[in-house]
Amino acid sequence: MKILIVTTNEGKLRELKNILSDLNVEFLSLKDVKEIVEVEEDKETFLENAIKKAVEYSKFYKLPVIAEDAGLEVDTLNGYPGVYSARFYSIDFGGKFEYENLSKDEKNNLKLLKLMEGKENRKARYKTVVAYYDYQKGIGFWTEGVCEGVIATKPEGTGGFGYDPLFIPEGYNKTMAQLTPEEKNRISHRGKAVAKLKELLKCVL
Ligand code: ITT
Repeated sequence: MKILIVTTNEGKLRELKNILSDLNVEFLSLKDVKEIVEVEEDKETFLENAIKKAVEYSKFYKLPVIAEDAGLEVDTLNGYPGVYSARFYSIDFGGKFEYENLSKDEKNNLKLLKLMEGKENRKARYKTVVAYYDYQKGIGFWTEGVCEGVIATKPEGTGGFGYDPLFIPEGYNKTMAQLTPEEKNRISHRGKAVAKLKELLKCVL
């Protein structure tokens, strides 16, 4: 059986494949398909975006699809960056920042760090919703994973991706970017959501 994982984020793809690797499934990514369709993540929740992507990509490619939407919610920023996590640097959220020669992740982290300057409440959480949809069989399900933590005062570590150098998971005194991939998968939002999805997948394989 083939399942197409529809993320453009290499970090996510690595983490998903790592957890699901022992299933008897051939995982394809968008690198394995000829024509790339764009599905806009224009909804207000991770759940709606994940389901929208799973359904539209599965219809188009006529393959079972795993899609996900994830992000960081910071309490003192009213839940932002939230569904805007991937492009937080580009949304109008007050303040002007200089972003010369930086990657998207670096721009997002710089903006977050600046907005958090002097804030006492640094509570935040990562959330992931993973959706599976098989258009041809009409089967679909989704799972969610959450990882609580706090925003650090400076970036540390080189592992993971995205906001990991600034996210200290609950119960740890180091950032997510300082954990090994195995440790991250064990405690992360994505790790939890995908582990639950794996159990459901076993029912339809
Ligand atoms: P796809 O939509 O193609 O899957 P994306 O990077 O655009 O890839 P999202 O819209 O779901 O993905 O954005 C999620 C952003 O949230 C991502 O770019 C990171 O900045 C952040 N993020 C999500 N999970 C993360 C994790 O485990 N560690 C660090 N940052 C994470």
